[in-house]
Amino acid sequence: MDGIRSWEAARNRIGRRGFLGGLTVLSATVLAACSGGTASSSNASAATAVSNVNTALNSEAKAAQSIGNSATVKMTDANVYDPATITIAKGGTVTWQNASQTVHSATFDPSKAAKAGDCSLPQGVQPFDSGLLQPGQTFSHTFDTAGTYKYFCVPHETLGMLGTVIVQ
Ligand SMILES: [Cu+2]
Repeated sequence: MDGIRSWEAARNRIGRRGFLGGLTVLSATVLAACSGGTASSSNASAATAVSNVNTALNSEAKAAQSIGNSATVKMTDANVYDPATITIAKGGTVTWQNASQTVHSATFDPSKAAKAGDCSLPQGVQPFDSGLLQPGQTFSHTFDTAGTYKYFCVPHETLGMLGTVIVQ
């Protein structure tokens, strides 16, 4: 049955998480088809199932496309990075904007962290640091190496001003 072959292909393309969502839809549809009893309703249901899987595939594709080449993170008066975690494409640039009334930093240097777990870089990446940004100032950095970067604010690390950049 073409529907099943398409479904197998879809499973391979969307991976485990997306597949499970698609499987739930497909199972419900196949159950409905079995109780219906006729070959034509079975085919129609299989087509519906494939259509549902395709919808899931399209939403996965949109999610992948939404990873931008640039992002802005605000440093706030609440002593947080907003958003605290961002995901950008490899080669993308992140700009930190001090939108508060006090100084902040975006520090990607484990040697400056009070607590080891607050800062980490992908293997081979050299440390970097915005230095102290005055209110209204910005700092930009381009991320050429994929991986997870954990960074912190020097004045507010112990208050929990921590951020993560995921580069894909
Ligand atoms: Cu800060």
